Amino acid sequence: MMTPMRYVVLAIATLISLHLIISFASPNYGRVTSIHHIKEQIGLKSNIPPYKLGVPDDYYVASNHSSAQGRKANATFVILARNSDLNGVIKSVKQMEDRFNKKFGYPYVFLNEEPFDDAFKTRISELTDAKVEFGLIPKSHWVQPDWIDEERASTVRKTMQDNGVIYGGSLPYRNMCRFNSGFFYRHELVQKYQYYWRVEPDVTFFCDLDYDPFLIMQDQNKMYAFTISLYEYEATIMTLWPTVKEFINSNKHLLTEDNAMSFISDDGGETYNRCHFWSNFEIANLDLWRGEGYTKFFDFLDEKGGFYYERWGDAPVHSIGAALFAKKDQIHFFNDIGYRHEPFQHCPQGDSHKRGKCWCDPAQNFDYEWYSCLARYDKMFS
Ligand SMILES: Nc1nc2c(ncn2[C@@H]2O[C@H](COP(=O)(O)OP(=O)(O)OP(=O)(O)O)[C@@H](O)[C@H]2O)c(=O)[nH]1
Ligand SMILES: *[C@@H]1O[C@H](CO)[C@@H](O)[C@H](O)[C@H]1NC(C)=O
Ligand SMILES: *[C@@H]1O[C@H](CO)[C@@H](O)[C@H](O)[C@H]1NC(C)=O
Ligand SMILES: [Mg+2]
Repeated sequence: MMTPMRYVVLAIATLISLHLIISFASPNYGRVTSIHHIKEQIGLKSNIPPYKLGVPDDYYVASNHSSAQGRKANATFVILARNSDLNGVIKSVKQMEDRFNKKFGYPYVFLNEEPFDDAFKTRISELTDAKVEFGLIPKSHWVQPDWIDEERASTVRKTMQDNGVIYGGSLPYRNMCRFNSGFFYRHELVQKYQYYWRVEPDVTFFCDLDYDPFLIMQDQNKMYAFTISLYEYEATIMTLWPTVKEFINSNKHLLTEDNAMSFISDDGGETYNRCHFWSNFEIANLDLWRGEGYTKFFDFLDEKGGFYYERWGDAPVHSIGAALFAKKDQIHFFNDIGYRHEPFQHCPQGDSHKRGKCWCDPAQNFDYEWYSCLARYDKMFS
């Protein structure tokens, strides 16, 4: 008498021999109905869910690092961030990789006045094949210098806070603005590059960028590039322009000819119109900041103490620096780069929108809104 077990074994044996006959007769079906697969289906092999076995390597298409004409610029991304900014930074970097950098492979430099923790380093490094470096900012480049009168500085912070000035009460924000204005390009990890692209947490890149903006900078001798420009809050820069004028008066020889003064002043330098390039996005030649003009300019501003006695931002400081020490046609508007940092966005229009396969609504575009300075930029070239 056959036990139930024997029936099962017999059934399997029949199935297998049947299968062998079929697979010899029709070799095309061999792969999907092999003994191996039958074994798996009747559960003799394992009880691992199939997805856990993974997709075989030969299904993967290799990523393709190939910059235009096989050339690459001497350039890096620079990202200043705290450990607590991780999730926002991840969003920005992932988009940068997908929209642009997985094709071009530029490295990243992350900077922080505290050591980056392991979670930060691990999760960032997972996002890219490019080189990633994490740097510690020296104390002397970050903290409020001791020649700043802290009593005066804290009174200002209190007043600005009470008046609802954005970040007006914050000391770290002031350290950050001063660092971005005069120190990031001196960091040893940044020193070895010629160009940088500044990226902030929680920004959006809307379009595919299929050309290398660093090579545009290099080949066309551009010094500074932006996507959004706007007016600065008067309350944060009360004495900035008088200070700039004082500097200009005693350093006329340092200014560049054909500069962009008309972008920042409507009356030949008498007053500041408060226009600035929004520095959360910047692509620039580091020589602009390393040059004699800007070096002396920054030192002059720094000695006046306005980074702490007011709340001078790196955006107006960089913008005035670019306007004084670069030629106007060395300042570039990257029209093709669809970009948002809350609450404003630049969305490329027309052919540019199509070519970049941009996903932003072209109707939502800051370029010629009333609070934008782009019309002044355009006017320089008319
Ligand atoms: N390491 C470090 N990075 C900072 C600090 N404060 C700001 N940052 C970074 O400096 C850049 C500018 O700071 P944000 O907080 O984005 O300032 P913002 O762009 O003026 O304002 P929001 O983006 O609207 O908050 C970002 O890259 C931040 O991650 C800080 O205290 N330490
Ligand atoms: C890789 O890039 C080269 C040069 O641009 C291109 O010719 C080739 O088709 C690309 N290959 C893939 C798989 O995308
Ligand atoms: C990149 O530029 C920096 C700064 O000008 C320079 O020191 C460095 O040697 C350059 N690197 C290469 C590979 O050309
Ligand atoms: Mg920001």
